[in-house]
Amino acid sequence: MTTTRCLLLGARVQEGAGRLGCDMGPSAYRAAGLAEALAGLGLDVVDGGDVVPGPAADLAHPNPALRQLGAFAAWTEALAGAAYAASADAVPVFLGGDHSLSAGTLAGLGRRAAAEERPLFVLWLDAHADFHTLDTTTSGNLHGVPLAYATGRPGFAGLLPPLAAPLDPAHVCLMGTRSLDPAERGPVTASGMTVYDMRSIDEDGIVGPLRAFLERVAAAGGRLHVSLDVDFLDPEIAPGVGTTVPGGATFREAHLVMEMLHDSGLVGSLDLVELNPFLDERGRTALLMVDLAASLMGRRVLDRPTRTY
Ligand code: 4U7
Ligand code: MN
Ligand code: MN
Ligand code: MN
Repeated sequence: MTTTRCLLLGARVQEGAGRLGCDMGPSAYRAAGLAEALAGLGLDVVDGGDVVPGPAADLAHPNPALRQLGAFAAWTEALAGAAYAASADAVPVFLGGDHSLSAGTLAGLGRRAAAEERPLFVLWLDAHADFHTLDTTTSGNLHGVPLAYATGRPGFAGLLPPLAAPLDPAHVCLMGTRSLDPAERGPVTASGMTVYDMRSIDEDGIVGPLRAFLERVAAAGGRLHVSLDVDFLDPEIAPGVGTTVPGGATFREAHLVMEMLHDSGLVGSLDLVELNPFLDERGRTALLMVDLAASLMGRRVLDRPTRTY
């Protein structure tokens, strides 16, 4: 049996968020012991350092709210290349950085999946849907658009890199959703993405829906990408994020998702996004994210370190 090779790649992108600080995310994960935790599971862990974007072009767009479009395009290009290359023979773990980085990782993984002739599936763990187009965002913060870009919603052409293979919305599952902007609601519903919002998780639990999605991925022979936004978690346990929304996933709900993902054997890549160490409390959010990543990569519940978060 071959050991899983796990490649950590930092993405110090903060231009997509409304406040500064996400650029420190990769350092916080390293300080919190991510590589050591994964190596302790018997994985072959390589820290590939940080992805470096090219220079930001001056891109014009009629939406005056848009911020940092040129930087977003440069990060997307660099991360798409990095994700495509890394996913050839490793499980890449992208250390964010704000969620705009997933425009790049999804573009690169879509190209990888197409090359493998396998469908790409995405589990989007987030309080938000991040389904704005460049025309509908009113905050102008580009961490609110990656899923729209990756699924081929209109308005990105000529500004962002063209997609080798757009993500089929029918292969996307959102969990933990509890904040959609008015302009996102119709498009999310019409898209055909599966949405398990917090209301449905409160009522029905998280196990049945996740199992149903994983069965679909397995039946299709799919490659699964997991995008974990810190704000999926309840802000009481994960304060180190700029976009807190009350009523998020609990400690055990989040770990259970990770444990089931590991057992499925389907996960090919992971984004850890939106950690803002400037807003964290003594590294507790970074440590929680490290422990969740370890659960996803195979740490059993009885082996979890005893810590006070
Ligand atoms: B995140 C928001 F207005 N929808 O567009 C927006 F509520 O990556 C939030 O999920 C986007 O954290 C949140 O600015 C992006 C807002
Ligand atoms: Mn997000
Ligand atoms: Mn979010
Ligand atoms: Mn956020």
